Amino acid sequence: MRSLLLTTLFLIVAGAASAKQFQEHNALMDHGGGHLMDMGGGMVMGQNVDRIPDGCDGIAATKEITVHAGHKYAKKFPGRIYAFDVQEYQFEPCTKLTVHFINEDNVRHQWMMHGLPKYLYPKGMFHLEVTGPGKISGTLILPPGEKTYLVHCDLAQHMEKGMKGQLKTGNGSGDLPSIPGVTPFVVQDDYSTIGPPAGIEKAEAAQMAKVAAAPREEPLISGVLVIGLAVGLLLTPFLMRKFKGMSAGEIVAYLLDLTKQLIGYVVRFLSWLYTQVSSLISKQGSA
Ligand SMILES: [Cu+2]
Repeated sequence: MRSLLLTTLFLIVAGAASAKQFQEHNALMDHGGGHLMDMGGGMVMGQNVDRIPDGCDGIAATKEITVHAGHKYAKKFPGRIYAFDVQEYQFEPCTKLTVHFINEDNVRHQWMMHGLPKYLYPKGMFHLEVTGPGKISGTLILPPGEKTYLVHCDLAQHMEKGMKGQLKTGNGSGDLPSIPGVTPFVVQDDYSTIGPPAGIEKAEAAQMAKVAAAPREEPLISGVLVIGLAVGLLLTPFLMRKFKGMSAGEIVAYLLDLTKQLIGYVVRFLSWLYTQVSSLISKQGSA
């Protein structure tokens, strides 16, 4: 009876420990300079709730968004593993923006915005981070002017695997590449040898095959060629002196003789190596 009770208790404790609870990161320590952190892997960098950026007459609008991050949002993008639930955001310049960032995975994710003015945002960044399932919130004031900002997760390969978006102030300054569902890949994966994956349109598959079939560019000057040219250049004066006054037949005979000598050296070296190795083996055998 006592052992049954103990086992049940153990199972309850183990279950609670293995399932990481969703964590609200709302008791952050303010380290100054817009940098806030807690012990649970929650972090805000570049927080700015009241300083108006140069060139803004005031706060143009006050907005709030909730960004979800997780592998489940990448399912609709073939070849991607991680994604945000939304890939594009647009706001009026000088908007005061509060971002609620929700991580739905059991790994670390970030919502990091780049290209902000450094006098206002250290390292030009606004950054939210949560390790494991949880929520964190931060606020910034967007700069004036029409610009496209990169937002991504900076953990190794998370952006390349899909956790990437763009935020435009006004009409922005163009589109960024490789944003899932928005802009084409910079480097398209090539599946042509195993056929196009399900869901790839015929025209796209044909384009991929064309890219795969295109001749790969070989470098015009290879390392071997360079070595060959250098050896040739070094030998030329020597051979010129040697061949002076010789007929074509004599030159050929001389070159043949040289080759024979070289082969002789190589054969002698190999047989010497063979005796060395075999004597070593026999010594080890007798020891
Ligand atoms: Cu991530």
